[in-house]
Amino acid sequence: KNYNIGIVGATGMVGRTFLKILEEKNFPIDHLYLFASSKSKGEKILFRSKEYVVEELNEDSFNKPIDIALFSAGGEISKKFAPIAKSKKIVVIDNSSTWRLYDDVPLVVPEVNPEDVLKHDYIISNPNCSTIQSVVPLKPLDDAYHIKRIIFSTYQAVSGSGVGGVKDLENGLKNIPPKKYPYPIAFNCLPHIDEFTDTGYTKEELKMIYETRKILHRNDLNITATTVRVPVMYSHSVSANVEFDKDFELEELVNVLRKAKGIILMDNPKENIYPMPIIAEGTDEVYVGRIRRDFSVKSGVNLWIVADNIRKGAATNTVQIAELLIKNQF
Ligand code: 11C
Repeated sequence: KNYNIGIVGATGMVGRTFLKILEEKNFPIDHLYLFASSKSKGEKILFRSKEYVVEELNEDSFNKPIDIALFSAGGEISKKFAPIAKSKKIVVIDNSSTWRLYDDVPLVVPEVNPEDVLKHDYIISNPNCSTIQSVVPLKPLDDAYHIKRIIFSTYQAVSGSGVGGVKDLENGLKNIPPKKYPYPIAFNCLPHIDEFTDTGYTKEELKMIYETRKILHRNDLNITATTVRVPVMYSHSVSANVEFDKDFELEELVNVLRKAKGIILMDNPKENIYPMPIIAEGTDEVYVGRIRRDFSVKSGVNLWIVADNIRKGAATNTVQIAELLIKNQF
């Protein structure tokens, strides 16, 4: 069986990557409907050698016979249009943060909580990019040793802010002032991703905390996070300091990660083997290395986790959710 797929935000960075990944995975598509803002209306996009014309998204867009709609056009668009798609019984897989914490909206990373996908009421959320790559190795470790506390420190690429972030870094290298960020990102780090809240944490830091708890089904989990923008184009890096309730043997813990789905272990420091953004870029796996015991607590470990934020952090994960859906529901 083939499916009719809608893409909202088809001309954006993630939207274009949706198309690339649907093509790579040979997703069973009958017809594609591409939507974007009025700016991109009429643009032509080639998909499997067939030309599709981008339509302007409006309230009638979902009168079309669409089975699944992949959204990546920002929170405001999702807030307005996902309910319209839902009212037409189209399953939305949404990349924005708008619906992620609602009880009737599954927040899914297919390697971690595939069983949640079927609990949807026509809206499924794709988690935040740095959260996705973190929970892939944390899930098998939680199952084995029961996590007590996590300290996340992130090093996030400018592509997480879309084209504006990439331009600020390119321009900054030529000494042109930034437009997207409040300060230059070239030769700098900004401890500031998304907006600051009254708690002193940024929204990105709160996403790391609340989304990790929801995906791992661990509302009791103690988590803190500092999220930082660094002058890297693609791929986020996360340092995770993880404390467990149970004791572990390091070799056994490494084996748990080696056997886990979606992970590539790169951990041979003596040979300078460790994950880096330039390795993860353009791939779909989560890379884990620098695995070492935290000697400051009874049972703790440090991990360095790197993944392509546009692929595994957004487009790949969304398409994997769509694959889960067609396998189990349609
Ligand atoms: C960033 N993580 O790197 C953000 C981008 O909630 O989906 C994704 C924002 C989100 O800036």
